[in-house]
Amino acid sequence: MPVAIMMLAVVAASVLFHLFSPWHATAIASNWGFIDNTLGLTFAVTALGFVAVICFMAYCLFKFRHVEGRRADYEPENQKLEAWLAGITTLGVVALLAPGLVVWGQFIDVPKEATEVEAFGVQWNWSFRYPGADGKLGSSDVRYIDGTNPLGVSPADVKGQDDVIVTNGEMHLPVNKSVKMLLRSADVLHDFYIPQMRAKMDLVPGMVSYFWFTPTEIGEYEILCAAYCGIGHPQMRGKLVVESEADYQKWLEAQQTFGQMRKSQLSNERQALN
Ligand SMILES: [Cu+2]
Repeated sequence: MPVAIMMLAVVAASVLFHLFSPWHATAIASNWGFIDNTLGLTFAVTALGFVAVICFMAYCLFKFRHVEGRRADYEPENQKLEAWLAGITTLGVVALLAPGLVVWGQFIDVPKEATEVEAFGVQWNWSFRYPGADGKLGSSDVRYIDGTNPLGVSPADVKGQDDVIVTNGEMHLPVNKSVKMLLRSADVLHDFYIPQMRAKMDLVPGMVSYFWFTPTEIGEYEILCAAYCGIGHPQMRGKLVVESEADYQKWLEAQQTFGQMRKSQLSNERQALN
């Protein structure tokens, strides 16, 4: 009996903690409300399962407690009960998995109007690359990385010369414009994560992964690395600034292109040698 009461107390405390704890998700600032709804549905289904199973166990402990002279029945098969249990479990699993498939489909189905921005991860910081006036990113490869080319943009590709390179870890985006994030890593697995955007994706060395989102609220957000990537992992942070189109253009114009960066760094090196 005391165990049954303790189990009911655990159920009540768990549900109350979930409802009234001060730790909730940060306010959403992107188009991905569907992801929040799917998480909510997952919480609801798993909470129902948890409450039902623990309450049933507590009930059985009470109902079938030891009574002098009472013997248990032997009932190895109960097809009706098994059909019910299999049916309810199937419904629960479908409710858990089906919305995720739909959300995933949307997550990688990039709208045509989305502009491309590249996030580049290296132990342990973030850099960014924006397409220049031609609207296209130049090709890239980690083989090209050197002191004047931290992102490994192909020096021979004309499309890359006007690419805007940002190495201070600060990414800017205009509000209400869809963006396709292209993710590249120089070394190990990283994971590009902005909690308020409800979006994250692994950076895998040797390939370009991607997802898209539309920032919907002007503000500053922290960019985190959500894959343990070595001793400096907790310091691998960046900043996303979501701003008006005018502010964004002003910021973009103040950044340097790949061509400009190469030229100024090469001339600095030459001066140092002379
Ligand atoms: Cu990392």
